[in-house]
Amino acid sequence: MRTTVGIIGAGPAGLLLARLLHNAGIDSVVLESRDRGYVEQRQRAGILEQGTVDVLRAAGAGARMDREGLRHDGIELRFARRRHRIDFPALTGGRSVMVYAQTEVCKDLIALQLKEGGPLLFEAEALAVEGADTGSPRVRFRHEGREDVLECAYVVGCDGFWGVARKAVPEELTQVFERTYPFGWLGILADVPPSHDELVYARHDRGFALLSMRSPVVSRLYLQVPEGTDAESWSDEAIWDELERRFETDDDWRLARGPITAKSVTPMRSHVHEPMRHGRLFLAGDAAHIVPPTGAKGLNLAVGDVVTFARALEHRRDTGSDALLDAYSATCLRRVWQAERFSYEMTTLLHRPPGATPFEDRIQLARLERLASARAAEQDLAEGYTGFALE
Ligand code: RFL
Ligand code: PHB
Repeated sequence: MRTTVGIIGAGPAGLLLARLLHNAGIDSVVLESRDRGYVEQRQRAGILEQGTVDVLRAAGAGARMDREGLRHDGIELRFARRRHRIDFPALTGGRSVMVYAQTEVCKDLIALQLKEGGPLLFEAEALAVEGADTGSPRVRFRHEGREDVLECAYVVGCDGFWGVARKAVPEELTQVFERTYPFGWLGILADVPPSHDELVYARHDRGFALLSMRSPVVSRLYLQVPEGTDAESWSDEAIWDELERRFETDDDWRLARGPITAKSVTPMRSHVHEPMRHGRLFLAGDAAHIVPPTGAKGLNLAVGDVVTFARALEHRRDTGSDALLDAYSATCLRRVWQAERFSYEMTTLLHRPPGATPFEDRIQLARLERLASARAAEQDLAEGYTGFALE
């Protein structure tokens, strides 16, 4: 098999890249190790930045999102039994975010790709990227029990944190920046209308909690739990009891309970792999960087990377210049590090690390007080949350 752009991975990064290239008249082949059902059901992100929404619309993939997505103009910070709303449009000159699940973004992009785009192979596992630093890189992969080779002009590794593409960058050229956190998130889906019409990020002495949603009738909630916690060790009743405690307020706000339909634990890490390019191999999305989910940035960063790559390749086709492809890694990393900083700050603002001292507790509360009383602090959060501009 031969193609212009070999794409490894059909998560949001790989699927959107295939769509952008198709729209630009550039052919690609997508290899995805899992089956379609798995990719479409994998519960993950829920928040799309304004810029991501604009990109999906411009790519012709925004119709259902515009019908079913929920536009959100703010979030609530909850701490010391108090509530403080951050008003995004007022603080950012009109920007907002969209609640539309990653599962739905993937379903929409898969349907479009299968209908209009180039080959998208499920259960096709990339084994290795070879010849990244030559003019003709290849992906070795296994599909339907057979090994095959995809010959490419470019390879884009969109294969997530556990993928193989990153391994093709020689170690001596690689720098990894990493931080793991001593806690994770226990996430649930529940068949109950969300108890608030916007997301609630709660800081509590017992740990962080988040109220989010998937639709007007499905809630998505998270609890900070110790690293390595087994989701099954939490009964449904214990989860609701703990959520209730961490969301407590002085007013009459109440958390509505309902049947829990999914339960899982996510570890938290920050990770950046530099550079994001080696020869004709480019890394995009979680393959190159991970953020803790507190800032809702992961999917949005993946979108930024593939938009940057697609533009750079179009530029090369239209002008013959490699300048934008050469700048890919540096261009992406500037935005990646702003998102890393934002996600780190949101995480340390709201989580209670094991062994936190009374001094650290007071500093955390003072940071939240500052957000509740100074427009400059609120504005910084609102700008970060609604998203850093693409260059
Ligand atoms: P993905 O989605 O991991 O997709 C990678 C794909 O590559 C496939 N793959 C391979 N295919 C072929 N050959 C191989 N050798 C392969 N190895 C792997 C995998 O099967 C998979 O289909 O990476 P991508 O596309 O870069 O997308 C990144 C996002 O998925 C991720 O950043 C977000 O989900 C992070 N995230 C959030 N991001 C947001 O922007 N907003 C949020 O609100 C948000 N909430 C979250 C999150 C992530 C979470 N978890 C579970 C980590 C909440 C949670 C709980
Ligand atoms: C989600 O709805 O899954 C979600 C929302 C906001 C976050 C993280 C996850 O910061």
